[in-house]
Amino acid sequence: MSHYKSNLRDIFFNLFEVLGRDEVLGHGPYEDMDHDTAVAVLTEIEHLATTKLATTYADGDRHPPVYDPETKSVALPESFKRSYATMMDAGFYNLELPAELGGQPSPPSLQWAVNELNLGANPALFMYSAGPKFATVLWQNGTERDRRIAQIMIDRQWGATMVLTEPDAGSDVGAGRTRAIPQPDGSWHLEGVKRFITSGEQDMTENIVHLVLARPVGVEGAGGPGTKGLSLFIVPKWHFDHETGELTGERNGVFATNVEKKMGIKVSTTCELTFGDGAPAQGWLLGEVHDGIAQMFQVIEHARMLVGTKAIAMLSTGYLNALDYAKSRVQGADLAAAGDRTAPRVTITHHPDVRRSLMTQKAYAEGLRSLVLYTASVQDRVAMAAAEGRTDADAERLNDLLLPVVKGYGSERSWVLLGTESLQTFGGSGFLTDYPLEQYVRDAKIDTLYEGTTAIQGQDLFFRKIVKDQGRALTDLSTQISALIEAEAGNGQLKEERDLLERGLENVGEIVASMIMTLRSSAPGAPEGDVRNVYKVGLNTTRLLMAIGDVVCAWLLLRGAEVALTRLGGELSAADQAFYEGKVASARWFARTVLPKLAAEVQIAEATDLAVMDLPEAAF
Ligand code: ST9
Ligand code: FAD
Repeated sequence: MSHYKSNLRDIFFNLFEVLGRDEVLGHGPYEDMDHDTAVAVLTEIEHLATTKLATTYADGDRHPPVYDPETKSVALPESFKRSYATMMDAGFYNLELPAELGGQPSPPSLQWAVNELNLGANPALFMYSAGPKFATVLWQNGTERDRRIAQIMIDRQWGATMVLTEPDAGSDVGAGRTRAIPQPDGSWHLEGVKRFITSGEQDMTENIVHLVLARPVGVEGAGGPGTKGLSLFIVPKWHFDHETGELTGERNGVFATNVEKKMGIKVSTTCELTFGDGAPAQGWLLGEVHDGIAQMFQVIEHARMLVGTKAIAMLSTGYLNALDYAKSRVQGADLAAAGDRTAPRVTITHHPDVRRSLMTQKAYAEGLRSLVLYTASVQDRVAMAAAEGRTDADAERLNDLLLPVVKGYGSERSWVLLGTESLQTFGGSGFLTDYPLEQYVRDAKIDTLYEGTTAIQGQDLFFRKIVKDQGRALTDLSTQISALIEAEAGNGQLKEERDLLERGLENVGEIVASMIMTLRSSAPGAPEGDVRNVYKVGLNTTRLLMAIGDVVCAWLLLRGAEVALTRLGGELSAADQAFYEGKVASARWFARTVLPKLAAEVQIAEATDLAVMDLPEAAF
């Protein structure tokens, strides 16, 4: 039986009933991807995801890749390789490729809906399959040579990696020391050790293309300190003919010198890569320009969205597994009959605390799915504008603002709830490997760590996406939220929830205002200022990240509830009746149980002082 429980009904609801994606499907660059085709694609992928892709999820965990230090190679489990071949043969990666690269253009909202299904079924599988998508970065930023390589990567379905982290350069990517030395033939030799590289070695593809940040040496105007001195190099595992793609048979000097043993996503190899130890590690400068960090952020932005989507996909399947279990597990008597020792035993769905837990899981899983798909719909605007030769700067800013929320808030809420609520619903059975929950918890933890930890997402949100943006995207978002607060839709039945949302939005405004005032007081020369006040800001960036996430999810759930209430006024099948009732219930639950807590967050933010910063380390 498949571990993966998808929720295609809710994906359709978001795409078509709430976010109106028929505006883009079948239009402009997506002329060939109309509503019916999109539904067919999602239905087909859901089938594959819940069957052939999901079946090897547990096996990959129990039989992790085996590293051979002699050959510096890795053997993945055969079952997993079969799922990988199925995924690549299905060719769904084409949905993420532009037409110029042989892709089947589809709007980002459809792509992320598809990705949720694949990531929920078998996240590592999906990450290994990202080579063709990586190729688009070469194609977008590259010279003719790089564009040719991009096409080869796709045609031959090569693997690819993003290579930033080093032992002393994790969050602080700019501390990286890997060097790139120019060669007379225009190529570069890389020297250094990178750490934690996902898919850095595997035995499923003919070749692997590493996209590596390194610091050029001896080049005027390039290679300075920090992130701005990093350039992006294309470093293949095997040398190949850049015209035909044929392997030359010669191994490049980049080797996996270790594969980490981990808490979760064990089948996803996490490699130490050593460059240029013994044999030269030859690379080519992407686009022949020294603009590495900006180029790499194109990958990072996509990967942050991917990690957030992975997180919510796992919470959703975690919840649905918990729901199934709760419906059949009989334990104890109804609380209202607890005094009667002969009272019949009931399924645990009868117990108020189990209902509290299930509704909390449902509300967050659905709220986070809406957050992902709403963000993707903003990306649709960016893509539509680009296809028309325009730039939609407002949409770009809004997408930038939402990305740390999708990644940071999405991963924190998902991983915590998977443990405290979804696994908990199973009682002791949740702790056993008989059920997928313990693996979900282990596999979801990584989402708060890679692609920038939650602390980094909070700082990105406040300093870059709010302060540097001068609050434009945040104002745009607040205006959209206010529109729902002020509207009358929902048959007058969501009044209390609207009031709660209004208060929540004000609370976020209060936290932001307090942080900005504090930040100003830390500026050099500020009257009665103190540079150390910036610590008070740093003590609240994660708080703000979570508060904004709560308000955006509440808003999106209430948008969905409005739609559901309208539908509930008409003729419905029993299944639809239950679905829409559930949508209203989860929105109400979220508004009533989550939003009131934000008032306390304001108090905490406003009362922040420097006591914890003044404390000597020894006192911790
Ligand atoms: C990792 C991988 O963890 C985990 C799983 C991988 C799975 C593979 C999945 C496959 C994905 C497929 C991808 C396909 C690609 C498709 C593409 C499609 C088109 N937004 O603030 P400054 C830039 S990997 C955009 O001064 P510091 C910007 O250029 C490891 N750009 O930073 C900026 O210049 P400017 C992940 C941003 O103090 C410049 O950086 N590791 C953004 O020098 C400097 O900015 C991490 O994520 C942004 N939000 O450095 C590291 N931010 O200002 C986390 C910065 O002039 N650490 N730029 O525009 C950080 O993010 C740090 O904050 C730091 C700080 C490194 C940026
Ligand atoms: P550190 O940066 O040392 O952070 C330690 C703690 O300090 C964290 O809690 C962090 O939030 C906090 N912290 C650090 N700096 C600050 C700050 N300035 N302000 C506030 N708090 C701070 N990297 C790649 O390049 N490519 C990959 O494919 C890749 N895949 C990975 C796969 C796995 C399984 C893992 C575990 C990691 C992977 N990484 C990859 C690396 C990953 O991106 C880093 O682990 C992550 O960015 C954090 O860096 P670090 O582990 O060095 O932690």
